[in-house]
Amino acid sequence: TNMSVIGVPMDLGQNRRGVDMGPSALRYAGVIETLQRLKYNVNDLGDIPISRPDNKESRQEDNLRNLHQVAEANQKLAEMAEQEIAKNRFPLILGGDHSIAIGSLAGIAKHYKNLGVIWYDAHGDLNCAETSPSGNIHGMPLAVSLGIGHEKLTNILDYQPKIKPENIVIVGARSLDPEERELIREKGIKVFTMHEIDRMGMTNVMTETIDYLQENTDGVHLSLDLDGLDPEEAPGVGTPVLGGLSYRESHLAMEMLAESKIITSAEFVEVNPILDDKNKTATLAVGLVGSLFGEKLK
Ligand code: DIR
Ligand code: MN
Ligand code: MN
Ligand code: MN
Repeated sequence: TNMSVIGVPMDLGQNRRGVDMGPSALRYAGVIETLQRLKYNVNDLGDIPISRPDNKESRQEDNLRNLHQVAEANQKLAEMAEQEIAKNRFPLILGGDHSIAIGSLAGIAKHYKNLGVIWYDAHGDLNCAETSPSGNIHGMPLAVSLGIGHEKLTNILDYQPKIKPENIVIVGARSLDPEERELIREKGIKVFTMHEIDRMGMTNVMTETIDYLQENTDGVHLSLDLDGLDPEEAPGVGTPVLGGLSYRESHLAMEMLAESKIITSAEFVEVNPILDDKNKTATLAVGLVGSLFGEKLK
């Protein structure tokens, strides 16, 4: 399989510096070598240039911090992801904060009628300017992809929405804002919160997720926020939340996705080496990449 790796050193979607070094941390932890070892033909496209914020007033516009820079970077990412799929290459995107999912999904969804999305995250990322407690765009990408939010974000590549609510599964949620919960209910988005994962076990959660998405989608994007894992396993993230997914639960999830062969694009986001413990979180992420791409099946 041909794979294109795109680094997105973005930290403007939230307010803790350092997550822009995520792609370097993941490369240092051996992401490219892991994929090569698994016999992928890897085309490393390097990192997309990201501009710096141009003033100190960070919530520049309508409670959307760094809106213009985030929109501009996502436009570039969308174009690149779109081109790589057109060339029949699997896009693997390395973040950067989760605002980059706006561009990934814009580029990728262009090629599908019913793109499925697995959102592996402590958070729902379903806010918009009106509901966001923080003004941070990394808390908004899933809403943006549904067509909710500022037009500069929702209309990248001139179409919207990118995805349908019934094609989304959120896994690992444990920090949802009240209006995110409302949106989930209103749109009928499938969510496995930590409560459900505890009760059902990860095997059943992933079996249901895979069956559900296989039925109605023509491709599935995995968007994995490292804060979905417990901060014990993944300390290098900007917004850690207690009570998260374990190392083994996460590897199991990736292994089941590898077996199912449903994943057609993926991104690993929110690795922040400045907050990390000797690159533990990037190393964990690279291990998960290995499992997702069939390490155990070899
Ligand atoms: C919160 C936190 N819901 C917000 N979101 C985070 O700012 O919108 N997403 N941390 O990853
Ligand atoms: Mn997220
Ligand atoms: Mn998160
Ligand atoms: Mn809005």
